[in-house]
Amino acid sequence: MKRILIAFLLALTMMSVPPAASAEAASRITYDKYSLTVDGRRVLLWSGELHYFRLPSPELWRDVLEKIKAAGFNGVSLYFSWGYHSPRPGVYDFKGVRDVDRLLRLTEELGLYVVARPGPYINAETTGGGFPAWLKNVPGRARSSDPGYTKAYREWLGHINPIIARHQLTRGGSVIAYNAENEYAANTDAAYMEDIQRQARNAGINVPITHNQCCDASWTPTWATGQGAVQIPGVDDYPQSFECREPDTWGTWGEGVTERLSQTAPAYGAEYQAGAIDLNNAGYEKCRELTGPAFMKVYYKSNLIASGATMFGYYMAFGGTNWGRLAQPNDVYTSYDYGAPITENRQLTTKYDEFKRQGLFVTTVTPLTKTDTATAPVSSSAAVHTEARANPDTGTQFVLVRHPDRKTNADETSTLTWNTPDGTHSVPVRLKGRDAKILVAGYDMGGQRLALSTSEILTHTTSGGRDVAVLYGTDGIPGKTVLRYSSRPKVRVLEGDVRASYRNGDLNLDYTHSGLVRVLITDGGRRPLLLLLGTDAEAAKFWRSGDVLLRGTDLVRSARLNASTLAIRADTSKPADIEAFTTAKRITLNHQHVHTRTTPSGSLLGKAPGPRPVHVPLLNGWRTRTEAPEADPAYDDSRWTVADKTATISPIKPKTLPVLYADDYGYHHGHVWYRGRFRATGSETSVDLNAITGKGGVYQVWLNGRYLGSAAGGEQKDSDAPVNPDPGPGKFSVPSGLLTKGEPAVLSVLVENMGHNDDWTADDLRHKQPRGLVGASVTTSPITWRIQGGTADSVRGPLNTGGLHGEREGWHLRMPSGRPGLPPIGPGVSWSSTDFRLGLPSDQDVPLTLRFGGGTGRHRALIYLNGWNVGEYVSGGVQRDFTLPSGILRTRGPNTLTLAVIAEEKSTLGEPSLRPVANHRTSR
Ligand code: IPT
Repeated sequence: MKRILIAFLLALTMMSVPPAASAEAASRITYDKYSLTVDGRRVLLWSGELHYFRLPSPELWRDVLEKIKAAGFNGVSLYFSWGYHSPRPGVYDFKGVRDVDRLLRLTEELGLYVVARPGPYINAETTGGGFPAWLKNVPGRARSSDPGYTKAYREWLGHINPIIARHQLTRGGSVIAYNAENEYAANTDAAYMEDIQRQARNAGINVPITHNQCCDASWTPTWATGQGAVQIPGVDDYPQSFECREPDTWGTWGEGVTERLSQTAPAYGAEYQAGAIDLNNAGYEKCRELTGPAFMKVYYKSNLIASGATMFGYYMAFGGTNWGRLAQPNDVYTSYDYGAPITENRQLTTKYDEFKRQGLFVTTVTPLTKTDTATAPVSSSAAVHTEARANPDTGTQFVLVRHPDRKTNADETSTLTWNTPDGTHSVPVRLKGRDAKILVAGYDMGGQRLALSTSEILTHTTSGGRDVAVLYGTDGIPGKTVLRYSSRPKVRVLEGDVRASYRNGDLNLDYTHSGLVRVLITDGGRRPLLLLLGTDAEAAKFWRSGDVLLRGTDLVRSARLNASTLAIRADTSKPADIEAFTTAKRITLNHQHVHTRTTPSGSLLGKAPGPRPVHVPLLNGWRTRTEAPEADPAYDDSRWTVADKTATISPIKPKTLPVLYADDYGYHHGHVWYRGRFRATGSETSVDLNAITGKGGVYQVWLNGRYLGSAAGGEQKDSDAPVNPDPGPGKFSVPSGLLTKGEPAVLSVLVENMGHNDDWTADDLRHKQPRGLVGASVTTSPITWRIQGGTADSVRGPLNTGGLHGEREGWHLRMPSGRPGLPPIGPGVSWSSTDFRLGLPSDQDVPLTLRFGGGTGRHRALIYLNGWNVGEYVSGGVQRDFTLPSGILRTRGPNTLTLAVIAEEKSTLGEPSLRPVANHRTSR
């Protein structure tokens, strides 16, 4: 009672947030310099970033959120993308794949905290940095308090804030914090920053408001004080940078220690690097290596102890797919796998294992929520560095052990002289290669007293009056655990080798980490303890669902005790042991009874069945159809938009008039067609064009129906600042005899838009840079222009299709008949389509990809699966495998796959094939 009262009084003295508007399940959120608290309980927020807009399948949101939760995360960090919801000013779509209310309900159901990050600007390597493309036509600098922009962003916040507000923890929901803007560090405007927060408060947002400052505290303002200040200012840390071609580099961008920006709020690692963009096309597996388990151990653990931060957002937990035209072209391609712990195809990696080891620890050992720096044990070797924090209330110590030079691969040993709350001990430690450990001393571990351990804590639970604790260490290195008792306890080693000795209340356990050692300790004045001592690999086999500890299978999604039955939902890729440390008498697995036996550890052990083999069809039955009637001089373009503007608000001005920028005529995504008519003089020798497509785009030119060739579209690079005078030049010779003096001529140009640039520097120069033609000169006589682009698909949204003839005619939904097979194509546009039927077992999860390869000629293909643009294959590009997300993919039923192939020259398409990435028996 006294404890509760103290907690209550403490809570009152903490920074307080306006109380909840309603609801019984409402929680009270406060914070101080140590941590957030929820209903008086301190919380270490360990969240992983997820972009719902990169997973266009709400049924998979649950899958990924369950995987995030099972990794030990207690929260998710969610950007909300303005552009994803708004095709036009005043129009907002929150249905289907855009149903963020459904997403937030799921987080509630799963008990994950949410940091809501609605921008308005989000960056995130998504088109326009999350700005809707129509904002390019709104006068006034974006990310400022200019009236034009203000009206626009208030419109967005007016839609998204009420949704976030009703899902706040303070109203019984999941949202624990609200992030204003994103890395707002250049060209800042405090009145704007202040207004975003005013809009939030006016919409009833009463959780703490946060910000993620770019990179470190040297960027000002930090939004910790002054006009526009937020309550909890955080920083973004990407210590490994983004050069995945060199996955062995370490700490390119510094020590990666989250800086404290406020003395009254917790230190917050708002975005801590958990993967990387593949800037130089190394492939995401290399990015996963760059940010792999060794990096995670050394940097994340160092950060925890050096910073005392208790709020984290790991960027990304799951990256997903830039489907449709979601990619920002400079930094990413279709895949946004990010080298994250969960792959784009929703598979778990060794990074996932390391997240689980750390996540279970930080969310189990609650004294970590309130720590000050403390005296570290003295290390006998200068080659082993120690650093410590301690909880001022419980005295619990957290000691970081690492190499002084974090880059080293050395194998070092040392003896630590450690003054713990339970006496001074001399203990050996060893670091085998790149490694770091957080060792704990003076900890009330359930009903036990852990004096210290040189093994790390994974987690511990209490079940049926018995504690079960899992500790772990590097395979082959010695470990020592000391537990306190009032009298000599009984020690039974059930499995493995452990030397136990008892002296002056200390039970000393000495062992070598190898496999899984099991020790049962009873009496000694405490309740029983089953102590499990494993290697890293053994530790990764454990799962925790609520208070239930389990071991085995590829993933435990949940385990619920119902009377004497434990209902487990788990995934297996092969038959596997499942062991539950439980008081239950029976186990069901994915609703099926499992035969079990009771082990000497007092657990239930059974066999989980694996999946049945699956059959994936070959793709045949292709039909191919060529298009591009727009290239024909006789084509009727009278219904196209006349392009005759003479002025634009884009900061980049056209080289010739009229303005031919696609966005200025309302065509924002994918391909646009231009047709220019003029009366030939007969002396034209070349067509001189200039186009901005964004990085990686091409444009193609026809004159009087004759293909003149293609050119690379330009981009506006940072190094071009302020403007690139000649972004995407293309000079095409006019074949002699093609134009006749006095005769009408038609120039047809197809320009791809690879997506819009971001606005990282808040100067409009990047995101308002045009797409389409920026200059055209052919002749001395006047040219009249018309333009045609795509219109938004009301189900799939504005990013799904562009203005190819086939897209305008709906061929991505159903292509009219064509020639059989995949004949040579191009130059120009052709479409190929095939149908296939899947009959995958409904209790199995078989992620499929589409693999390209083996074609010839320069070409690219937009991939339409059942009408959804799931990516763009570029011949010679880094990405050959494209995720086909179930939901869009009918795993039991008919599917249509259609490719819009844009060939710059005569090409053949290598026969694409379906590839199963994995096969899991599962419970959905
Ligand atoms: C930081 C952004 O906030 C985030 O949106 C994303 O772009 C990420 O990095 C990179 O993937 S910006 C960076 C300069 C740290």
